[in-house]
Amino acid sequence: MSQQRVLITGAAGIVGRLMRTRLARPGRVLRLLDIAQPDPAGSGEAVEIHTGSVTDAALMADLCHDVDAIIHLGGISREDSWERILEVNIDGTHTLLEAARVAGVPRVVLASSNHAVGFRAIGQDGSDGLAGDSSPRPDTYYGVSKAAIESLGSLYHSRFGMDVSCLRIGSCFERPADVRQLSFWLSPDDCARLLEACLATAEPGYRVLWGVSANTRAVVSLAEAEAIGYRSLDDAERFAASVPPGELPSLVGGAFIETPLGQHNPL
Ligand code: 15L
Repeated sequence: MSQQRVLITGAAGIVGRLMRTRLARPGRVLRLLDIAQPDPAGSGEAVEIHTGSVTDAALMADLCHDVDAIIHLGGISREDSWERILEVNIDGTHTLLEAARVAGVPRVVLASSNHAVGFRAIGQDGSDGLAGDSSPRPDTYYGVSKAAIESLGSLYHSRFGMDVSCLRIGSCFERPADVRQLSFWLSPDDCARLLEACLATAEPGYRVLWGVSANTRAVVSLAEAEAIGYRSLDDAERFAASVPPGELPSLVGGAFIETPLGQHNPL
């Protein structure tokens, strides 16, 4: 069996750490990159550890070599100054896609976010919920960067035939923390299932998908993700009794809607 090598950027971030063991497979090597040093390899773990930034073109050229697929989780994960967002999220993703194109990497998964459509209203898009590929209505510069990377992914698919999946991730944490997350939670196990579906899909394409679990209170559509084989096995509802009381916000972006624009959010 030939070995599959998957480059994961942002491997030491919240989602990256949750995915590391879940994406391990016989015959697969995970090439892990983060600006913060990822944990060293455990015994028998098939990983390659790299420290650096996706904005470093020479490093990205190096790391895209001999790679079958890229899962791009790296970047700033909340609001920040326009300059930082532009450099790390938008320009960094361009640097990664360009390195992937030159190296001939056929498949890329981009971590987009619900904040690409943060100003969309909840519950006004029909019974199936907000479509995976509804047009952007970002709530922050961060949300703008997620809409921009979806566009970059579209460009690299249309121009170069790269298979690109953009995941509008809801809230991917060990467990939901508030009422909003009872609707938007993506369990870590479901996140790994969704990434596996993106890695396995047969037809090269371009798609924008919601990344959420099959939550009882879901307000977004899973149709696009299910079309490529994603089957959620989790539901945030089992945590409902343990989240503080509250109300579902009227807009997708929740608290990000009120975040001062361009102000670094340290949380
Ligand atoms: C995101 O895009 C953030 O990266 C994450 O930290 C959460 O804030 C999430 O959205 C969310 O909306 O819960």
